[in-house]
Amino acid sequence: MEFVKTTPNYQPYTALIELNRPKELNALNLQLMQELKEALKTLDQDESVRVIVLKGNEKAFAAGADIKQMANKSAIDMLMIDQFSTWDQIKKTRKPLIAAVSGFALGGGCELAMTCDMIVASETAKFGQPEIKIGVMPGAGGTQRLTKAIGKARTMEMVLTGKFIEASEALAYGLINKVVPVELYLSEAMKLAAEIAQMSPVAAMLAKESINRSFETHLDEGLHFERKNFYLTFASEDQKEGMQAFVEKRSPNYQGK
Ligand code: DAK
Repeated sequence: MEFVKTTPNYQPYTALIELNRPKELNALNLQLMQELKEALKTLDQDESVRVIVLKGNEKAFAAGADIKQMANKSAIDMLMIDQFSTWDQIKKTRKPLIAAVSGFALGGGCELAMTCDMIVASETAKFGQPEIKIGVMPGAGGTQRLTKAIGKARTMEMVLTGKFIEASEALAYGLINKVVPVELYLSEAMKLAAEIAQMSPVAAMLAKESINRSFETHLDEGLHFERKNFYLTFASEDQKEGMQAFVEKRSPNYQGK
């Protein structure tokens, strides 16, 4: 892989994916997205991995889809090549996915971070949907996920003016989980990953699925879905282990079965 580096066991049960197109601020071209999709699919199926962390570099998580690659495309080119269909795969990742963001997370970069389940950011992180400045609009969740995360008024302002928000604002608005000094953003993301990796991977997967369902459906349907997934956890050995460990006053040892 040229633009995506994968370290399956960066720490126990946790894989790290690094976007690696630094000269272009990790602009998301077709090849990078294809590689990212494949990396996520492989790690999602790897039993030794329970949590995945996705990072860019200090200057940029990702400055958006590759403008140079899109500039001369027609609508029909976009439709027929359907290069953006790879984006649909990202949200199919079933394991918890944490974005570790430093520097620019713009356009598709912001959308990619929002497709992850949680965001840990450095103080230097800047989030924005500046597509309006190049004559287009967000196309991978910027009008949908951002609105759900920070509300209509703030999303309208960001999307219609293209202005960026700082990490501290993103935290105050509820877009991200944590802001830390730049030298700590990866270790903090890894700490969060380690905490989640100690839980039952079966329960984590079902819980993630249920939370995401809340964005797709109305309350009754969501509660029904949640209850079925709750019942399903009782089919796991991890449920027996977790409850037995509680009774025996010891730490559980989950096997993901
Ligand atoms: N695409 C291509 N190249 C980019 C790029 C981008 N998005 N962002 C930066 N680069 C390149 C620059 O062209 C420059 O290359 P050289 O000139 O050195 O060859 C190099 O990275 C360094 O950038 P700068 O020289 O501009 O660095 P500065 O520090 O001065 O400025 C910046 C940093 C991030 C403020 C600036 O580079 C910038 O404004 N970049 C563009 C940000 C942007 O407009 N992003 C949104 C792009 S549109 C969809 C999925 C996704 C999308 C749409 C649909 N579907 C699933 C349907 C997403 C669309 C977008 O993201």
